[in-house]
Amino acid sequence: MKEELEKIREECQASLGLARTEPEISDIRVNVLGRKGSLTQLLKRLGTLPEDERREIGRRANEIKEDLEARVEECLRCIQEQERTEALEREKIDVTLPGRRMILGRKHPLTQTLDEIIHIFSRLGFEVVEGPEVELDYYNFEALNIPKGHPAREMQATFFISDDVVLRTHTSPVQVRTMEKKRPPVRVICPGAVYRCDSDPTHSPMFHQVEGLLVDRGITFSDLKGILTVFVHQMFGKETKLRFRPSFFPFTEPSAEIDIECFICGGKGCGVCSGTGWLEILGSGMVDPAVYRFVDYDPEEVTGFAFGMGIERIAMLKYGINDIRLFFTNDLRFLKQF
Ligand code: 2U9
Repeated sequence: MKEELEKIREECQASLGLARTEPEISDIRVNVLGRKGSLTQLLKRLGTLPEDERREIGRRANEIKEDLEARVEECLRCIQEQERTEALEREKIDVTLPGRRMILGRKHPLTQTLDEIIHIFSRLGFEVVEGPEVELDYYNFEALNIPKGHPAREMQATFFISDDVVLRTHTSPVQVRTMEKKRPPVRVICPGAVYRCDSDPTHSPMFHQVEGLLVDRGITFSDLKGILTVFVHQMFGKETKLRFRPSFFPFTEPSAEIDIECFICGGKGCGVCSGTGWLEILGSGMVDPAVYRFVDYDPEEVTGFAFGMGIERIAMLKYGINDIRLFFTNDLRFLKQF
């Protein structure tokens, strides 16, 4: 039994020497010192020995047991220490590293321009109304005094969904729908996407408009001039020179387009203003009485004016952008400049 005891000690010490992880050491503890471990089993058999041998081997066995227990503890402590050192090394944080800068997003230049337009008209008492982009022919054309066969239909290169459903070519149908629902006074602006089959550096098949409508008793062309002059001055600066130039739209009579003096050449004439010295920014006019009949307003009782502008065009002029496609390609080098 003495040799057996020494063998257990030697083997246990050898395997502790090889063990590298906590589970390996725990296994050794169980196999030697546990309830069914080799040393525990040997201790149980001590009773079978004669008195003097039992005492001597018993003492030796207890010595070895205590020694092995101490070694196991020491090994565990050693490994935990080593793992801790490794973890500290692995998880080391360099607090002197410069922080990572947060990239802040910002509003798209078209949204910024639209926000500014809405802000100006809100302060003039206009409310914002939106409507569908897929629209009935009736609201997009008929009710705006553009019957089937009218040349204005050809000019607007319409995307048809079916015979009587189109992608709206302007936001005017929203004003028609508003008048159907509400009696005068009406004072609305209608922003949104519109669609025309057209594509070059200054035209996109999808673009954005803001249109406005003011209808009440006794509204005159002077009101149109006053409101739109305030708008132009607030949008482009109060020194901006503007002119009202006679024009034609099927839904307004009389009609006028509004030009601002070319800020590139100061009115002398250049490439940007095609030599005219002026840049067109708005269309407008007094609502044609024919339109009122579609919405059951009495043209003898009320009058009003309407206007429309392309948001891309306003933004291009305001920021000096020469290609409309830049708004839609989402190139950060472009977007970051606003
Ligand atoms: C109703 C009655 C009248 C809206 C108007 C314009 C003039 C106009 C163009 C500007 C550039 C469209 O984006 S653009 O191509 N718009 O010139 N729009 S008056 O007149 C209306 C609208 C609704 C019921």
